[in-house]
Amino acid sequence: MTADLTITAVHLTPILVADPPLLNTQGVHQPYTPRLIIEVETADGVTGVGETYGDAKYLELAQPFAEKLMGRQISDLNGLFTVADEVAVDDSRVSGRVDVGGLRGVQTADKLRLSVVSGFEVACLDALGKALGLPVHALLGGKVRDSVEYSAYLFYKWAAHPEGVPAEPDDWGAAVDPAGVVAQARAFTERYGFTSFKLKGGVFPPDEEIAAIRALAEAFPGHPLRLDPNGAWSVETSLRVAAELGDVLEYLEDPALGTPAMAEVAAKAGVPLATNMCVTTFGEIPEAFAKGAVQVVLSDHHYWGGLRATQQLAAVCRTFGVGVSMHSNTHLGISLAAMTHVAATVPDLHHACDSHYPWQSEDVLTERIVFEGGRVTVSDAPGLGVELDRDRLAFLHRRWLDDDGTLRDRDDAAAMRVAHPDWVTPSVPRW
Ligand code: GKR
Ligand code: MG
Repeated sequence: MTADLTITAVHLTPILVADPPLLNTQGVHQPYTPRLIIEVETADGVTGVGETYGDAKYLELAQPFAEKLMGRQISDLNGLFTVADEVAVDDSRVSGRVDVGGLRGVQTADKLRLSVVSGFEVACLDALGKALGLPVHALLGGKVRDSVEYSAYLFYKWAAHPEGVPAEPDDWGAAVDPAGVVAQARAFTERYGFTSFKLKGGVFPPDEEIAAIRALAEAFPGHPLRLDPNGAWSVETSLRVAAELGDVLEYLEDPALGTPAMAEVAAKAGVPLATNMCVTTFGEIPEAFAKGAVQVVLSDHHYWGGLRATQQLAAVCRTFGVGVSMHSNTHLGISLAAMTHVAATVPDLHHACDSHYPWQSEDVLTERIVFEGGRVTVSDAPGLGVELDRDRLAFLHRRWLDDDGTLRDRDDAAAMRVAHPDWVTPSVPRW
């Protein structure tokens, strides 16, 4: 009997998940961060899950999107983009603004729409895979590797969220100097076996971050190291950091903001530049590649428009001799599974992917995804190969319902103001 792939139900569940006090150039992570869990159900009762950003502006778009999916086929992945075009979004809410907390470059209504599409695309692929008895990687053309390598994503971090703020405790300790960063890296290798390290920078003056990378190079000789200040530096500072760390960096990630500045740095740095801020849409590729502004593009299926768009991006990068790897924002296991499936299908993946997953003590899956030797095994089970834990989902949704609205939109600057009331988002370049 042929499977009936008609979508008969769509469930959207916004949740708040615990997040440690990780520092970035804009502020600090909130104690709880919003995510949206998407479920699609077919006439045969097959369900698929997806995950994307959960801030109000995404939810507002996901609601009408979900309604328009009813009666469509889960296999109609191209149709998701048609639906996205039909769903209105108030451009003035997003256009031209740098996405606060997301640090994903300038946000546009299009990017917002693509982030919503990505969650539905993953849910449809999961359901389709289950209906056909095929893993998602097979639907994407088949895996070219059996496991995907991830990097340890190191953050400057407080030991705890400010006193009096409701939060979940974590056992990572503080990391506010080179010794703390090295200790954190050791914990990452002990717990997950990572061998490649990325430090989120732009938090302390550049000399302190240079010292942290030097300390990592000494503690882990020969291991790939990256530093990402999220565009916080001037061209001059970027070049100084590149000169001082050139011998130990695998790449420097978004040292400066914008294609012209990145191109100026790239021309003289002698170190490859990677980005998840300068090139974040297909439209930004021609100028950036023509100017040689970036040597590695960090894809992110959440804002490039899904897993198939990620493959398209990889093909464009390959054509122009630009490397590709993967960016990550705070995410749960559904997204890690999706990242792993698509990464498994990209032929020239020469850098370990980023993932925030080790920082998330909570998940909505019955079983957490495991890193072994810094790698995630590519699942061959039908769909994504994950199962939703309905009790956990309900618990995390309850937290979202109980929130008075302050945490439902990620705002790292506001979270920083709890500890430092005078804090304002630093203007760029900060140093
Ligand atoms: O979680 O603080 C953070 C990161 O800074 C994140 O928001 C960025 O999007 O990790 C990201 C990056 O590589 O720029
Ligand atoms: Mg980055």
